[in-house]
Amino acid sequence: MTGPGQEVVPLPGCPTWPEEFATRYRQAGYWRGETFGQMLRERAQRHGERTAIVAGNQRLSYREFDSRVDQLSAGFYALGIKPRDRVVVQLTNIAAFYEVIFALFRLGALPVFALPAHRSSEINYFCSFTEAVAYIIPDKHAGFDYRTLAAQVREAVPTLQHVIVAGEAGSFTALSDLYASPTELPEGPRPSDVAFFQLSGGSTGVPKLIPRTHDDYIYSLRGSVEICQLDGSSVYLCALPAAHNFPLSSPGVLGTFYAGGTAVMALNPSPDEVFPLIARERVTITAVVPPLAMIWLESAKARRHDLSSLRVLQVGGAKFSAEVARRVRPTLGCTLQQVFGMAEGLVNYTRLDDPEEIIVTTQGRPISPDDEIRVVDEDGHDVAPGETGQLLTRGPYTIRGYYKAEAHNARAFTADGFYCTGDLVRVTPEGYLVVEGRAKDQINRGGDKVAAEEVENHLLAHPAVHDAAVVSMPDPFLGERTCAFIIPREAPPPAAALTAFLRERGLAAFKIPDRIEFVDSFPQTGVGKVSKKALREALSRRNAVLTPSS
Ligand code: OOB
Repeated sequence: MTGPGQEVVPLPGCPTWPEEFATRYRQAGYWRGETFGQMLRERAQRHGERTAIVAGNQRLSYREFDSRVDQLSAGFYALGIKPRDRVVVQLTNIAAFYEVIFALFRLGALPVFALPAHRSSEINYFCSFTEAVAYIIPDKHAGFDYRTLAAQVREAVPTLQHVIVAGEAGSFTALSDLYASPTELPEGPRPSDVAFFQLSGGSTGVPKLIPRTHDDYIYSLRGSVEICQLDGSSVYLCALPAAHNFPLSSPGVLGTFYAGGTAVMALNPSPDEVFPLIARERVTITAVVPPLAMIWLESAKARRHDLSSLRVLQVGGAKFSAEVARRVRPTLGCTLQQVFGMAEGLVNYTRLDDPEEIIVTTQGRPISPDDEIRVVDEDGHDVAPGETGQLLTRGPYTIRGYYKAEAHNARAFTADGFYCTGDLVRVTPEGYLVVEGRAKDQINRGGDKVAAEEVENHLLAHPAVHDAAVVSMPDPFLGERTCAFIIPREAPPPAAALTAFLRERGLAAFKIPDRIEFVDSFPQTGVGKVSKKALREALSRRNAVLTPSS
């Protein structure tokens, strides 16, 4: 905590709330001056013998978890990691994920949350943009050796001093060697300090980094825990990638720790792995994206696992169709909760006791009474109540700007601090949001976000590509897939050569276009921009308007 007269120097490049708002959020009791490090300590003191984490054969009590975090923060510090140093964390759903991030929190070093699917293109960027000093990886996962990737990244990024491996370390530092005797650490972070960076789904050439503070994130946990009715008896199954904001904090594993419950980790979200875990650990709540919900629903009909402990199935990350939503309660015997959130902040939930019709047809309402919502037309004017427009939001856990992105922030936030979500929504008379579409140049591939411009830039680097435009195409399973329209320079290259080129450039697999179409020109809008709307329409008419170039 800061005493009177002590100056708070914010981390450079992280826009923050104006003092007037910060004061209001403190006075309202949203920001209570807690940090993650203290939160875990307090839970360990209160219920040390309860199980905090179950992962594979490993079971950690709160006391063991807390003391391993102390050991690891000592080890990180001894290695030279200091408060505010950035550390790119790319771990799978293992207990060490939480030991690592809490050790960094306690030290005041800042995790940058990468996803296991990210490859050299993304990781090089995260490490160099944040000037990371360390990169933490598993040895292998799903057939991919992260140490090979780390060797490349280390060559490319001069600030990177340490590669730390959970598992077989090879020539790198083994995470298991860093659990040291607890030592005195430098003064811990302040509640108003940035705690970590989340990644934005993004719509621009490179992903944006989202600075979240202890104060704001812990408030979103507290609100989520209350809405989702978590308590010490709750058992949360983490089946989505642990670093994503949804399974991390809505209420996710961090919300589960906040409530003193148990988090169960699944390395793979398939029913084969997850259903026996739900039965064995008596899981009460879990979170999935819509395609996974469909797989689970199909599978639950055919199998005889005991899923009776499950009380809530959360579905979010992409639009869940009302038709499938209606099947959740009869098939799984639990409540559906729709979750419409974003790593930038705002999270909306349907409430557990809402009428079934609201649960299946809306994407919920905000956590906080102080989440301000505006729905605006293309000129930024409020639409009439119930009309569809772009969602703008401001509130006690929504960021005021991305990390080191001044020019982009001027477009992505209004002058008075509202975040322009790029989502098209309408508000029902009951105050619930319904997601109707998207104004941002992004493809939502079953919850995985693909920024069109990022993929286009990679395609443009190919010598045979004159121009590229990436758009979504509807898909019954993922909701959307990606299609890249290409104007070739001369003869079009084989589509497989282009996708191989993107893989070699180290782009995450979910960003590789599902389909490639070669065309002579792009349809244009009235002002001469590429009309992606016309491209999408052309796709749905199966190339009726476009003349393939060969
Ligand atoms: C979650 O976070 P992000 O940052 O990966 O993606 C945010 C975007 C939203 O702006 C929206 O476009 C889309 O994902 N989205 C949904 C949705 N939930 C997210 N679109 C329609 N329906 C939904 N239910 O995806 C995220 C973060 C926290 C909790 C849940 C999801």
